[in-house]
Amino acid sequence: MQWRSLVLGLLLLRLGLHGLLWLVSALGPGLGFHQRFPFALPPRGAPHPPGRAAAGRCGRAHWGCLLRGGEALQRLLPPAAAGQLRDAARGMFAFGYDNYMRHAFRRTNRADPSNLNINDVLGNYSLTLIDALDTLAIMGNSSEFQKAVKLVIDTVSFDKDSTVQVFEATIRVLGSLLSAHIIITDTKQPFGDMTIKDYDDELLHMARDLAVRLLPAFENTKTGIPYPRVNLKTGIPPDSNNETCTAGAGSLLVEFGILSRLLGDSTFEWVARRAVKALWSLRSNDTGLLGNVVNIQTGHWVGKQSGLGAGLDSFYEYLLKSYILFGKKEDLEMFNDAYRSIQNYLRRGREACNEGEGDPPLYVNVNMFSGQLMNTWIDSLQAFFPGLQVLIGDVEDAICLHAFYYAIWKRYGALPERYNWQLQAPDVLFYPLRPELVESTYLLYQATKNPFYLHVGMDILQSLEKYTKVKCGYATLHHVIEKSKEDRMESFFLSETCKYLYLLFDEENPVHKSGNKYMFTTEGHIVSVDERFRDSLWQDTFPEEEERNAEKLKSNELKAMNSSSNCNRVPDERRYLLPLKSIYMRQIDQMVGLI
Ligand code: DMJ
Repeated sequence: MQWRSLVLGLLLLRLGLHGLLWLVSALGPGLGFHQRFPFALPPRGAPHPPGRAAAGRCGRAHWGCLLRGGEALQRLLPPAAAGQLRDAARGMFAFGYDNYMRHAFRRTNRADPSNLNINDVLGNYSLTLIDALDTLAIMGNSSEFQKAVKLVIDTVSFDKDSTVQVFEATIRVLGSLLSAHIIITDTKQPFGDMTIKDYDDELLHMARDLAVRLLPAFENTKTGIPYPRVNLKTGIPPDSNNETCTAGAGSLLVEFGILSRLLGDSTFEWVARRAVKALWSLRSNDTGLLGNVVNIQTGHWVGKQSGLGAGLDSFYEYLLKSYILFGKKEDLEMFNDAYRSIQNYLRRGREACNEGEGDPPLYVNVNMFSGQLMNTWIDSLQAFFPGLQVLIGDVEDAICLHAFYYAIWKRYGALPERYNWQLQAPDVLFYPLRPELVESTYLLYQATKNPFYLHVGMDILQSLEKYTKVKCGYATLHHVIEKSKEDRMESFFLSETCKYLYLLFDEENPVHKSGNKYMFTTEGHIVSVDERFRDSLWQDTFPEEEERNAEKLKSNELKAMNSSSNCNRVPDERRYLLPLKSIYMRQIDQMVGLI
């Protein structure tokens, strides 16, 4: 790849867009920006119905109006530039992956105890190699995919005296094994030839072996909510913690459900679904909200904070994604109820993203029982939420929240783990190469096809190259202001960050040509949304529910829930305009201390 010509191209694009931004701000005077971010508004009374229509209007200050139909913006991003950006994302993945294989594979999978930020996710089972499998396929690299799959089959064993987090092992390892298995056995082979000679479902068997080793987490728990950790050889450690976060315990259903359906063995789905239902039954009667940490024996909430970030994020995500995949109406009902409570108690700011007065919409952390504000920070994990909103068609609201996180990114060239919106400063300073903002950027681009999101992706890609690239891969930023680094490249950098960046710039990717055949797990692994995951192979799982499942939506109705099918919710005339009026863009920039 011609790196120098890419840099030149990006520079020209950037100059062009910045000139445009200058023009817009010069033409949009007297807009009365807010000085601070007080969140004076009470929670909104009326919930947003999921899937509400977009409320776009072309007012005087709207950037798109100034651009006369947005043609100028389109010209700023010629297809060749997207191709160069796609190649740069591919190069980023290749550099990270090759260096992992050269320096870390089968060597450094044990956590460095001196590194305080590292968690016990690694498992000593070649986590990064496994997590990267389907990214290789999505990038069409069949030779490396085949090589990597064989390496996994030949070298990885879960028969290890290793204590792992059930959640992390599920989303990173189990999910990736299942995704790769689905890709290998796909009769259509859309990504090129990803078949493996003499493949005998080895990855599926490995997935089963791992899941069986995780099952002790679901035993001897009075609530059905699983223990957070298991030892892969010996089960629950004697000193085990009885407390778990909601996301960790309640976001296992997609992977466990797929496994059950591929094997025709209901056990895995049953335990995962029981955990979701147990957590759901513990929500507050008043607010409908859940807390972030619960005791698995007593069912008491240890952490009463309710928010969209750490501890709860993927719980919401998997209610919707389980529905998309398995078509059980109860999952959608739970999701809709949760979404309503989120809108009622977590969302602050003005009613509509692109209209009206007041602070921009933001989702805060509140007490699950009272709905009272608990702190004034938001975390970087919450940046996934606009992507989830895209899936349900709430694209307008997604645009605003995404814009807020993008402003934070612009200020630091990364997302601090926690950002204090009142102090306009980070509370927790590290950035471990997380994917959430790229993920939302990608999904918003799919929904709107607005080149603005290509620009955001370009910005993110450039910051990653500038601040996190090191001799042997990409490094966690220890301090987003000083840009000091840690010796740590999380596996989700390859499985999610690079993948979403690549897909953002790769219009022609088979994922986009499939008519919403694919869904991404919370770790960014693609799984096919297909009939074989919708048919229940058993009738006695939760008998009372089977009746309601008769009401399951048909697969083509489900398609409307997934991904880019919602793009027509943003009116045509706004597809190529900037997604947020300049007054609101600048308001956010000012609140984040950018201007
Ligand atoms: C990923 O492992 C998953 O997306 C998870 O749900 C939470 N976030 C991390 C990456 O930030």
